[in-house]
Amino acid sequence: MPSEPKSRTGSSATSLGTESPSGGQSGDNTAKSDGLDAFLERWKTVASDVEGTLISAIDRLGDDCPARLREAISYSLLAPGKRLRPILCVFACEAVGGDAHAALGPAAALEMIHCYSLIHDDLPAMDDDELRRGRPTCHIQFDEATAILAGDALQPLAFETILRSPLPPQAAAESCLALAEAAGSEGMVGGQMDDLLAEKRDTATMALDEQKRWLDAIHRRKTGAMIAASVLMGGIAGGATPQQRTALGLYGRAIGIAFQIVDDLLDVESTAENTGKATGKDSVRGKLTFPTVYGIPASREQARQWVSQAIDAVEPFGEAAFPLKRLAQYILDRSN
Ligand code: GRG
Repeated sequence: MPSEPKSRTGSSATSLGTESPSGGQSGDNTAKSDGLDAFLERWKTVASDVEGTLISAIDRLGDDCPARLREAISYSLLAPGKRLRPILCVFACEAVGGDAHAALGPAAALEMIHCYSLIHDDLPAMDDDELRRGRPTCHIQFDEATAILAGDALQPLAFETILRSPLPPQAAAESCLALAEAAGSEGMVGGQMDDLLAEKRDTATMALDEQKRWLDAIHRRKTGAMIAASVLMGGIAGGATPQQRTALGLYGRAIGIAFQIVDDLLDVESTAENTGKATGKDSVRGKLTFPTVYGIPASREQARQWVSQAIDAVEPFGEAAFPLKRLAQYILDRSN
């Protein structure tokens, strides 16, 4: 679950803080809190439904799955993450008039791919982290080989979960394609590769323009692609029209960048206690980040502008877009 945003209204990119969940305007503080409380409550309910789908997928693993592998998968997959990608998927499905249940399979699949990426990212060969979601990372709790295999196993399990879900065959195929594209060599894995390559380069000697190009290209794929796919897959599950898919695409890309900027800011400004993972590592590793390239105030301003663009993109959905707008605001205000 997300923790309460730092400010309920303070850094609002738009007038969202004065909207009620039904989209009505109000200047009164109770209405603002009601909107936030209802939003957080909905987040909790959807997260719990998604966790039900994750548990069912683990329970379906038969006796041929070694107990240690099942244990490592459960340990990481059911650890207390925010479930941001599944939530985006379900909210996008509902924004286009779909039933939340139709999005649960794709939502769980997104969390599985995300979880595998975290397990592998934490390995000594990559970020070498010992803390994730407030717990020892998978390779610390088990061992490196088990962590690699748990991550490997989560990838086919994700596609299996979509294909076993009640989605019609065409929607299931489109959903699998969107996930494969986002997670693969031209998406998350490609972004991760370039992130690691950038660490080996002396980025300080790069011209500022080149630093900005690398930063954009890395994060658009490493983090942004999966976030944009979460929104698109929700649209697919909800039967979005081509126009609705375009709007969701704009929204997804904008919050993807905003999410990464805020993540970089949290690495500088927050603590491991707050985020459940090590902080302050980016500068030690010489990573290209938004604060190092643009500075902290300009990074925060950029995040605010991306969130504002995201909110504008889903305006055509009217009241049904309220949760997506709130989510965009949460991404800006989040503290973990
Ligand atoms: C290993 C192929 C491969 C890819 C790794 C996702 C990723 C790519 C690396 C994670 C490193 C990192 C901290 C990226 C910044 C953004 C990000 C994905 C943060 C973690 O996502 P949250 O905040 O995590 O949604 P929870 O735990 O809440 O699900």
